[in-house]
Amino acid sequence: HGLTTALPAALERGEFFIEYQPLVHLGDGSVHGAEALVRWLHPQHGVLGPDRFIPLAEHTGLIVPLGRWVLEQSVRQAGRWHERHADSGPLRINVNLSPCQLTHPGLVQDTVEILERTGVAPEALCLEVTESALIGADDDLLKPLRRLAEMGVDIALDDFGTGYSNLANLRRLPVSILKLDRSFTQSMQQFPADPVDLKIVEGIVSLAHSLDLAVTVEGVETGAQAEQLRILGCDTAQGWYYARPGPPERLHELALVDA
Ligand code: G
Ligand code: G
Ligand code: MN
Ligand code: NA
Repeated sequence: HGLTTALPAALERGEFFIEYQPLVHLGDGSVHGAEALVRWLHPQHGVLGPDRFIPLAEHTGLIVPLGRWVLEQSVRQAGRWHERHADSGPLRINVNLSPCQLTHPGLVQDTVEILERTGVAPEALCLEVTESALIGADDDLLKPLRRLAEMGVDIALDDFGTGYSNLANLRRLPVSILKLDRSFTQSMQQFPADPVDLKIVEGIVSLAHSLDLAVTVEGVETGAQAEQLRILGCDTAQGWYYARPGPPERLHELALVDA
């Protein structure tokens, strides 16, 4: 595959870039942070989304250096936001981790070094891991995540509700945030929303809160969805209703409007 063989040179030539999508507090709409989403500015094909190349990078192992690059750039960016917004509290940065990065032995050390180099507090970083990556995870896989969590890094369970994880299993995972899958948000679009979906979200939120986990919702596209999810007790939200993924300067503007 042409894209696969082009990946290593693309990383060296700096063809990847990161867009940031704001995360807001559902209570008052204030900006909480942003999720880093990687893109590839391909010289022939233009901008390619992660769906086009992350699976290839995972297959070849390039995801490890690429993921490390994304982490370093995103944390560095968070440091710049912190300088600009010293009074309004640090904006948090969410970074996606592939399953291959979880099993890579350098994960903890790389993360520690990046935080030290950039001077960003571990509490400002959230690593997103998909629910499916942690299904059936043994202690060896959880150990690095546990170390990071002990340092103060938040671990979020991404796309939550799509896998088949045993809810009781959540207690065992070093996770502090559930990111409710977009499909739940979509079902809040109809009015009245599907009563079964309402019950499911209500149940997930109540379980999450009883385990001291925060709930983030993804894919919020309308004010009605935001209001419904707020009433159901979700904590933070992300979606086109607030902002599409965009350049880091957008965060300054949004956070300043708030301040
Ligand atoms: O931005 P977009 O909707 O195209 O993102 C699609 C998917 O790609 C998302 O599920 C997101 O988790 C994933 N993704 C985006 N950036 C990264 C990244 O830096 N690393 C990994 N592993 N996945 C990413
Ligand atoms: O990590 P994850 O797959 O959850 O990444 C979020 C993805 O969802 C990104 O690729 C982003 O572009 C996309 N996305 C973000 N907000 C919305 C939204 O409001 N609606 C839809 N359909 N997609 C969204
Ligand atoms: Mn994500
Ligand atoms: Na997600």
